[in-house]
Amino acid sequence: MARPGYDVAAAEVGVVHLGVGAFHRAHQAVYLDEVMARGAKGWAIAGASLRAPDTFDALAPQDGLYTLAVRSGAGDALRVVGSLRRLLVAPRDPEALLTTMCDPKVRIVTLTVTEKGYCHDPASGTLDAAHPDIRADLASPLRPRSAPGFLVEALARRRAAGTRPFTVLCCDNLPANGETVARVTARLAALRDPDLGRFVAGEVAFPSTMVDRIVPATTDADRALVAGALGVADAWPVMAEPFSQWVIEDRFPAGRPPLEEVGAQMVADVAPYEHMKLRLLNGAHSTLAYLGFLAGHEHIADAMADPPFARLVERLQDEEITPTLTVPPGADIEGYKRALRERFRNPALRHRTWQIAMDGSQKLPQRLIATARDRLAADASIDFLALAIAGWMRYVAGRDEQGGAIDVRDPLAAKLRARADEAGLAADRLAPALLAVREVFGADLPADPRFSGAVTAALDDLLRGGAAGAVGRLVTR
Ligand code: CS2
Repeated sequence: MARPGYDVAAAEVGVVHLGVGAFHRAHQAVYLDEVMARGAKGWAIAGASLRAPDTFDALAPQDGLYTLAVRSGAGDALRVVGSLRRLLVAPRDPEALLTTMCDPKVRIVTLTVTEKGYCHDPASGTLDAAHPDIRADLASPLRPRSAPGFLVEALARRRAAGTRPFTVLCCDNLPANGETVARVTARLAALRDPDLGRFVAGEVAFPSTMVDRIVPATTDADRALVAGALGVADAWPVMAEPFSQWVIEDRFPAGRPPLEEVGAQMVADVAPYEHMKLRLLNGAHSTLAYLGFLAGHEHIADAMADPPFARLVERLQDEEITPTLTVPPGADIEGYKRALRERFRNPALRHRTWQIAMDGSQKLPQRLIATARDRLAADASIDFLALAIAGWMRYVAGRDEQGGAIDVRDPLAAKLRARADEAGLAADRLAPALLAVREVFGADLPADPRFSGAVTAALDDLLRGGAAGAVGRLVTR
């Protein structure tokens, strides 16, 4: 089994990561592990959890080392990742995290705090100043809670100390993620002090990235599998597919690791890559998550093994998503889609539809709704997108097709549920009740009869004939 090819004990921290979950550990941490194995010094990671201490509790006793299991139909390849050199738990000790973020040797702060971790309004991409964590951070800025709160306080302290700002590298699936996080962070800074706001907007670099690797949540069965293969227990291994991609806007005034040497693509403009990935991969993922879950498919691979669902992905991608994309330089879109569908079929990755269905209110705007907006601007059809969005509506109403409760995880779950309960399960009431949620749909789409008409018709079909029926009818139409 592969082990870190460098002296782990001597590695110096140069990156602070906020949100040290499975995705980070199977993606950015692996690239940095490889950078250090090739001899670059000073790029180890101090990883902070902003909420639960479970990662710390699992990994601290094993000195931050953990196993990455790369799974495919061909078997599992295991390796030990060493780049995570320090672990922190922000709520336990916010000061320790701030001190680390202010270390002059730290040149980059990377983030994977999920879409909702930026406390923004998903439809407009602006800071939600009424968010409870943002209000708390404005009330006690020296003891932040939110990711933007930590960024602002650490940047303010570095500025006061005359230390050059770190580069902020968002690795979440947000639209124009660098720009979005810059906007949110600068706004929070400005609410504290207009001068600090100008500093963040003018002096801090927020390059955009496109990140891609499918990393399902680790299960107890995965732990047992890794323990069996290793002969020792790993409290929290991560499981991932073989594919990995990282496209990064090359704008790092404080310096950066030689990521291009380990497979990252350093580019001038991430936008075409991001659209391709968020729309083709994540858009299809969310579609399979809602409609697949409703049809009784527990995993993405199960849904892909059901021919009408596989056809749905193909037609959604080919007919409605692809025409909205600008092809990245040198990319082969047809090959990309074929590879994606193959990745979805990976039998060894047990990626639950329920997991992907989480936080839909934060995901739909960039995954499906922006695509629908582009299609409507071109006066083109949105039948597949509409069924996917209707699937989300049916799902967040909180009852499955047998009447059982769905455990809906979403920051807006209570609001969505209240609206759905009031409307009842009739498309002509449920669709307008949920379309009126501005955080998701904005103000324009609910007022567009082409959009509301298509979504209401799809929801009607879904409610009458079930997800499997609706998918089957749509793909043979
Ligand atoms: C998934 C993503 O959970 C989700 O919403 O769509 O985590 C997806 O697996 C990654 O973006 C793949 O890069």
